[in-house]
Amino acid sequence: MRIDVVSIFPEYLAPLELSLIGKARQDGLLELNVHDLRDFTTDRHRTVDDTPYGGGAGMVMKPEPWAQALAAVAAATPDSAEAGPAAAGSGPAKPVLIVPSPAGERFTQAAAQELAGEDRLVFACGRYEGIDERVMEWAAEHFTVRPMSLGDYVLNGGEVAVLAMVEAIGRLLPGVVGNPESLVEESHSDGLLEYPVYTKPSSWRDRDVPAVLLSGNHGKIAQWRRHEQYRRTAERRPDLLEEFDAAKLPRADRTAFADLGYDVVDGHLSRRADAGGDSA
Ligand code: 97T
Repeated sequence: MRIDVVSIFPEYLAPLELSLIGKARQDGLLELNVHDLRDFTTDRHRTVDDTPYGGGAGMVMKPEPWAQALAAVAAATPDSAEAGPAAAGSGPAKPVLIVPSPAGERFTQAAAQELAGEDRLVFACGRYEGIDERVMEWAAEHFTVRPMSLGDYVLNGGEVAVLAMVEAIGRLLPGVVGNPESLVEESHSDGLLEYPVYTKPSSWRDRDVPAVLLSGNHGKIAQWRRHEQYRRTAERRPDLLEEFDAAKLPRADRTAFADLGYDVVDGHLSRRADAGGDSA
């Protein structure tokens, strides 16, 4: 995969050289290029912003430096591209242009999974009040444009969002994570929160590891962990239970949900009207 990032603060992206992603680059699994938007300006002051039409606070990023930068990036060829005569047919797919924005669609694990299957990703880091909207319209000729948000909070710019997204995508590339089992287990989690984990010593500051985990009974352990996932999810992220497929739950798991105040109705979990305020 080739990833390009365009930013007025290319040095913010330095952490991508480290750890997992840096390893993926060294191993030739990921080609990462960071570009300074100001290199695509033509005025003496390397201006990237201007005042908003219609008035209001803050500054808006000018369209032309973005068009110059994105056209240059779109024209570049990944090292991994096949040499020789082009294969018959449609040619390479348009790269995906991800524009981090609080007004974007939510970046989820499913989105990371989908984007990990792409050949080329380009990230456009906006600052100030955002990028002139016409850039997104123009870019649709060269890219599949996807404005994306990490969540419902405000950052100063797209750079930190890109760090999170590139890490989430990069660790899904084949060969990047050292232990593939950790990926399998995650994908099996059915949209629930993870169960709690413990390590040695078995007793620490008067707190004992749950006895079932020391029992050697792997069936019991698996059930306990699953029920802990249900308990945590009901407590911290009840919104996730709305999507949960409860149709094939064994009786013991239905009982666990009943204890948490949920019944199974038409294959979905339904919060009992008389259930208490605390789902613990
Ligand atoms: O708040 C932002 C400002 C610029 C670019 C992205 C964001 C953002 O992304 N996810 C949440 C907020």
